[in-house]
Amino acid sequence: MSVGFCGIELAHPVINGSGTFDAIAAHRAFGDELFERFPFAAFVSKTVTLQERQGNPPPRLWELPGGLINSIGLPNKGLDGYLEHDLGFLATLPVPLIVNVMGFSREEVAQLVEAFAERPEVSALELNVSCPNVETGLVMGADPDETARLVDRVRPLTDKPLIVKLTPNATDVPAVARAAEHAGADALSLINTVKGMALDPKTGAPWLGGTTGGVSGAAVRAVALAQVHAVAQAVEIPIVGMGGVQTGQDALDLMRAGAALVAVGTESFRDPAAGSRVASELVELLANTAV
Ligand code: RRO
Repeated sequence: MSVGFCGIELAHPVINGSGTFDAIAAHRAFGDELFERFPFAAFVSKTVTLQERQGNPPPRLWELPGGLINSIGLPNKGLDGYLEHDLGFLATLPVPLIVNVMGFSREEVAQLVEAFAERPEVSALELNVSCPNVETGLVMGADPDETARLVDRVRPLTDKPLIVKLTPNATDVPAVARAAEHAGADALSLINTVKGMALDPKTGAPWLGGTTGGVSGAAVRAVALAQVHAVAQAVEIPIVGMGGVQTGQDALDLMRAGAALVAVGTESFRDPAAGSRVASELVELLANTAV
């Protein structure tokens, strides 16, 4: 069931949501079996920032009946650490590599895009303008003009496909989508997590170290479906749909709403092979149904 996406040939339409599958840890756990049965048609790495970050103070997770709230806060090795320690291994995965980047200013994002533009190991870049767990991450992606200014700034720096990852926490998501498209984005991905909060039942204080966090999992599936549908009406470029995908039927729903690819996120924490299962269920459904 191979599909073309921004000029990249993929074996099937299911990839991972950034930050929800650690391929390096999975290789430690499963060894080379990971290469033989890699669950996704492309691998999207966790967000890379210019500088190394420790992330938010714990606790970082709260479990919901239908998902999770995370307040991870982008811990990562920074650009230099990623290039030195992670890129070499990720390039050996049997699927194309998409690197997700985030900056605290347009200039930081520009430096990241410039650095990855010259790396042949990288097939595409995803601009994270939608992290709910740092103040400035959200500012760019919540506003159409800010999003356009960012994409305008980085578009000339690379010929690689640029995917802009949208936040659901914006007043007018289709307006942000149109702004990204007009400024030269090749594709859009949505949704990132929905802002949420949990209180410590004993003290009544915020549970998460970052006070608020991002809700993901089945709880946000209907939000994702509505937003993918709305954005698909607003743009011509392909969409990577995600939000609470647990089954092939969930993936098919997002494709029927207008997604070209579907990403599995929170479900991979429960079952690291979820991507493969969703892909085979989806392929079977597509063989028997109209999108
Ligand atoms: O690291 C995080 O806290 C995080 C990120 Br970068 C993101 O894009 N979405 C999310 O729910 N958490």
